[in-house]
Amino acid sequence: MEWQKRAFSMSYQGTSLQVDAGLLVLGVDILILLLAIYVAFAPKSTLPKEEIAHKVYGARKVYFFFISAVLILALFTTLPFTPYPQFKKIKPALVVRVIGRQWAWSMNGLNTITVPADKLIEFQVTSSDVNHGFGIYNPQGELVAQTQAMPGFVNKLKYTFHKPGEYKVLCLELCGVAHYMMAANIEVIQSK
Ligand SMILES: [Cu+2]
Repeated sequence: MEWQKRAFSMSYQGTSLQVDAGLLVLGVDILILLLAIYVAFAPKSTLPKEEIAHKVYGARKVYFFFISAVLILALFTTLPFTPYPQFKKIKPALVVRVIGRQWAWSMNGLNTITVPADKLIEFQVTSSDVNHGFGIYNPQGELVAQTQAMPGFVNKLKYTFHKPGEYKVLCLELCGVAHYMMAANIEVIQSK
């Protein structure tokens, strides 16, 4: 059946984790069914209400610690799969200081820069006047990374360009009459 073929998958650096959605749903359904059968056919207790309540509260405590343990375990086993470079201790191959102003970009003092592909680049983005939006577009015109350029703050944007080509920087914040002119270029070349 089609729904059984649907699978959630995560992959990170060659390792992959696959959970079949159909099997997962089926498993949960069977558990609910077994629970319903147990509730319907379990012998009625002759214990006084207070004693039953005491037992239920005890079970709830065990259940709470069990769920907590499962969630904490799940958190630490899945954290290495997080795709964001800022959570990894990788040193950037190149640091680019970006200053936005009305109405131009300066990247290490230039309007056009050349960066290597497949290397982590750190953009340290700020503004010398008003808020701007530092947006990087790939050669197909798709936005691939962005951060705010704010006066008095330096926002770090870490990005790895995987495909060489002519990338464009455009302003994402309407910052004045010549906002549309705020463009710059990033030339991504194959690294050796
Ligand atoms: Cu702007």
